[in-house]
Amino acid sequence: MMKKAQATIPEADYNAPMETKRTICSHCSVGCGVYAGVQNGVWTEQEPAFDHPFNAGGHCAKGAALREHGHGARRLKYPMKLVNGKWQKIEWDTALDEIAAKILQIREESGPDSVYWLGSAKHNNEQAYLFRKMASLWGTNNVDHQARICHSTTVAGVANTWGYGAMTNSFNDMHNCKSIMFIGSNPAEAHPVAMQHILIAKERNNCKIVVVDPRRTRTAAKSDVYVSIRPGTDIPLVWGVLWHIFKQGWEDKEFIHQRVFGMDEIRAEVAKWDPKQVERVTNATEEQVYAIAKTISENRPGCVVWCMGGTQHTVGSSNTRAYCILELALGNLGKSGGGANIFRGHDNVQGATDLGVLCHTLPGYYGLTDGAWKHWAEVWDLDYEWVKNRFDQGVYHGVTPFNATGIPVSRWIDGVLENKDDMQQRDNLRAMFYWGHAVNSQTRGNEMPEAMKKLEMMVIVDPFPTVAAVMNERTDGVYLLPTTTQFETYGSVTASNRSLQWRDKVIEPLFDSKVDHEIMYLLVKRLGFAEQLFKNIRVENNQPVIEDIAHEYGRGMWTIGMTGQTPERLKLHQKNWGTFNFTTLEADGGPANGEIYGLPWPCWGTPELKHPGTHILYDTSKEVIKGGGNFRARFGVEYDGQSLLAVDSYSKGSDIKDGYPEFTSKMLKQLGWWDDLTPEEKVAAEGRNWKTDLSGGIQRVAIKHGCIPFGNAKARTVVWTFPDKIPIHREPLYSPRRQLVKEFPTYPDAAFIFRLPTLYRSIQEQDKAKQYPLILTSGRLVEYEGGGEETRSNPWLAELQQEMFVEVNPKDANDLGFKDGDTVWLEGAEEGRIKIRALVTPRVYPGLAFLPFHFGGRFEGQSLLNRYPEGAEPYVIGEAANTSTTYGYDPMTQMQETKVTLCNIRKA
Ligand SMILES: Nc1nc2c(c(=O)[nH]1)N[C@H]1C(S)=C(S)[C@@H](COP(=O)(O)OP(=O)(O)OC[C@H]3O[C@@H](n4cnc5c(=O)[nH]c(N)nc54)[C@H](O)[C@@H]3O)O[C@H]1N2
Ligand SMILES: Nc1nc2c(c(=O)[nH]1)N[C@H]1C(S)=C(S)[C@@H](COP(=O)(O)OP(=O)(O)OC[C@H]3O[C@@H](n4cnc5c(=O)[nH]c(N)nc54)[C@H](O)[C@@H]3O)O[C@H]1N2
Ligand code: SF4
Ligand SMILES: [Mo]
Repeated sequence: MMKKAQATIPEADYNAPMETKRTICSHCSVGCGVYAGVQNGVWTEQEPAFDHPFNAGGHCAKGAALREHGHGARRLKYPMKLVNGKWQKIEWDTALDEIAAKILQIREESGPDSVYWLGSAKHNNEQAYLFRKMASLWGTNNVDHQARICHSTTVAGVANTWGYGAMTNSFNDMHNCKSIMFIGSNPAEAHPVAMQHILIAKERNNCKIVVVDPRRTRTAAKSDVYVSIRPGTDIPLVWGVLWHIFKQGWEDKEFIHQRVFGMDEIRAEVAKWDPKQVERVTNATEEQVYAIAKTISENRPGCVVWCMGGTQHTVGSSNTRAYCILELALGNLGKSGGGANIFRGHDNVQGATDLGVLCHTLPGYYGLTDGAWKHWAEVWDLDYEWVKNRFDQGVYHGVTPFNATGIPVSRWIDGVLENKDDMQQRDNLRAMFYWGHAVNSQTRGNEMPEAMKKLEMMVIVDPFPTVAAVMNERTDGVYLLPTTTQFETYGSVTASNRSLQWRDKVIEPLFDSKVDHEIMYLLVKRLGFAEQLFKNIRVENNQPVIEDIAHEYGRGMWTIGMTGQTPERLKLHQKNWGTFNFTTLEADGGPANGEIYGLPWPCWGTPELKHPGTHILYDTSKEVIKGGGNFRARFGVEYDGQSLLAVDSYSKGSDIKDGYPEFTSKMLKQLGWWDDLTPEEKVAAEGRNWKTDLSGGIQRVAIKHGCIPFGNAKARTVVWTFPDKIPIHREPLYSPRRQLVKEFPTYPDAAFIFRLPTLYRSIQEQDKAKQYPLILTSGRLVEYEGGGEETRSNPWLAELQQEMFVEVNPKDANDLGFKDGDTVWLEGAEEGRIKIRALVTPRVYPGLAFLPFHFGGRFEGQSLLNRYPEGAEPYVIGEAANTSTTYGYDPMTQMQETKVTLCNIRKA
């Protein structure tokens, strides 16, 4: 067995000449640059890139341990199949033949929706796009990835406020902040190299740091103002801060007048949250809340940063809007040093989101309407009717699968287990692909083995076996396909700040692994639609050509301006890291002179327009052609008889000196600008708008006149399409505060959300607080990432954190009768039990427990180590936090409620 594997691994030759490759860390969205030294095909050296504009030589433990990917001792080495409870080595061809045959059979019997395509934030942009296109041409919207359980509520809340759901500024621009408020974000562990920029702001600007987090985190250790709140009470806290701001008249009245819609309704809600009420609900005192208000008002421009502490709640989409509203009130948007600096998660979660690896949209946030499909069918150069006919043509409880959002990753177990007559699709899920996604990252882990048992086939496409391989009690029907890491392929990756970065290939695929896009090709060939999927994408040696894929999506991504970047432009940036300014990200001279590093979207128009990318969104102080802009006109021009367009505010140099709607061919004619189009552009633009004109002519002409293609409107604080038009407090599903549950109940149960019955009130109404008296939250450790199989298989990291634990306050430990280091049973409110160590620390307040969620490989007290294929066990295993987490989903996105539930803890 080893012989074959060894044949493809070159020997390290330390005397061989060193080739230096430029790549990007594959862990978090900070996007640190790495120099990888390769000798005779072996990755022998690694340096953090000192001339890289994001990390300037900085790395955290995970980045510093990257080279281990190039050795991959604990990786999955060849395809495997579970036969009679034993892992057997199997040939690629056999594995793919069997998998294809099985899903074609399922398709025949149950339709395409019974196969689930779980994609990945680890894929580069090209792979992510290809993955979404593959699921689409297979004929389903049952495709999703980590963003669902990460920042989906950010994207929904923020895009519905001012246009786009992404980070508005950048880590580098934070050098210019006078204040930064972290709410539900702990960058010292989760975005470590971002701290470099934050500490620069502190040193240079005396920037004030505010941290709002239930736990006293390592980020809180650097704060000027630290406030602990009860998990799930961010809206009352933010309204409490605004209560002081409005009372003192600290809001930016001119900004609100020009650029914000509906602030009066917010004022009315905020008025209910006087200091007493805020303290009653959140635990934060009047002095603390006032201190936040004063600090961020007196130190402008400032920004807010939030992450999972805000997003992972049943009220997630309201939380994210509340944070935006706070920044709008302070007039902090569209400014250097201001903004909503939403730190994204995985290295390419931004890109995979942009490219629509999601059950509710096609690439570019076009949605799933007929118009969206027509747009992409045109880009794909395919017949729209053919694409449509790939889908199940039935109508299920009023919806057709072609246009209906699919099942989200957070609910796949319900997709398997729910009564099929109660679902908005023909049948249950019968087979799943886990293509770069852990399973111990989803809640209700104690129900997962049952769902896995009921599935007819599980296909895991990952460099590691992952917890899915061991957490099931199956004896057959599981395939492990070894794919590569991002160091064995190349392509683009989008960092948190919307910059696209190019990665070189560092080494050839290790062992018998194949790159993801090759596996997609080989599978789709067997499924019979390779000709359509790769119509305009060359395939060389079974590998679809990355550059061709990039060029293809570049012809369709008009909505977010992911059209101006090309592999050629990105490679130029990659070769010239050192020429970009460390604060402005603009190249000071050199071959990319004047461009922003990584051409952060929107990079408008066609590549020929040479747009430099947009460093700061909605910034009216710059011309659009130089990266300026304003809030997007996305919600019509009028609501309730009032105009939604901006007043006396427009980006620099605009020919229209006021608000205006989105550009269409009709509007160009009305403005008398139609003849600015070339004859070819006219043909392409007729009857189209800025999002659907594939020539880019409408965008070009709008920009020529200093206008932004998406219109110029106000941001809105009122979202009339959401269940809560303005963010209002609702208690978590599992709340210990029964009186507050009566006053602030959750949503009613719903027959269908994302194809599935979804429970709210019927869960909240059960009083579990006596049985489960502690609040349970969860989050990150710097050394590990996500479900953790990859990082726990890395010896350099595994050494640093060897055991799963729960943080408990000394008072609770004393009351419950255990000590630091004792083994305890923690049971979640839905009876998921985990056996772990107690870490007794005042970091958490009495009544609060915290779990890191990166462990797996133990289940309810049992080790699963013997279920791993030999040699592919991670170095460290532990109980998964999510075995004990519970039901609870945001109604707009089906984000899981990972940050607040209830538990009890007993000495084991
Ligand atoms: N080392 C490491 N880094 C990572 C990752 C990793 O797995 N490991 N993952 C990446 C990914 S995918 C993501 S999304 C980011 C996430 O980055 P973060 O969101 O910063 O990380 P978390 O630790 O999940 O959560 C942040 C904080 O939210 C707090 N919190 C809990 N409940 C509440 C609440 O109700 N309100 C408020 N205001 N705060 C609350 C927690 O105490 C925690 O300190 O990190 C990325 N970076
Ligand atoms: N309790 C609790 N649960 C949480 C969270 C929490 O805070 N608390 N946070 C949530 C969040 S924000 C997120 S993003 C998720 C994260 O959870 P996941 O993203 O599910 O966790 P990872 O284990 O990082 O999964 C990534 C997988 O991709 C594989 N991989 C790496 N490179 C490649 C590649 O190039 N191709 C392929 N095919 N695979 C590759 C890795 O080996 C790994 O198995 O967890 C969520 N779950
Ligand atoms: S994990 Fe994030 S902060 Fe750490 S080196 Fe990688 S990109 Fe940088
Ligand atoms: Mo995430």
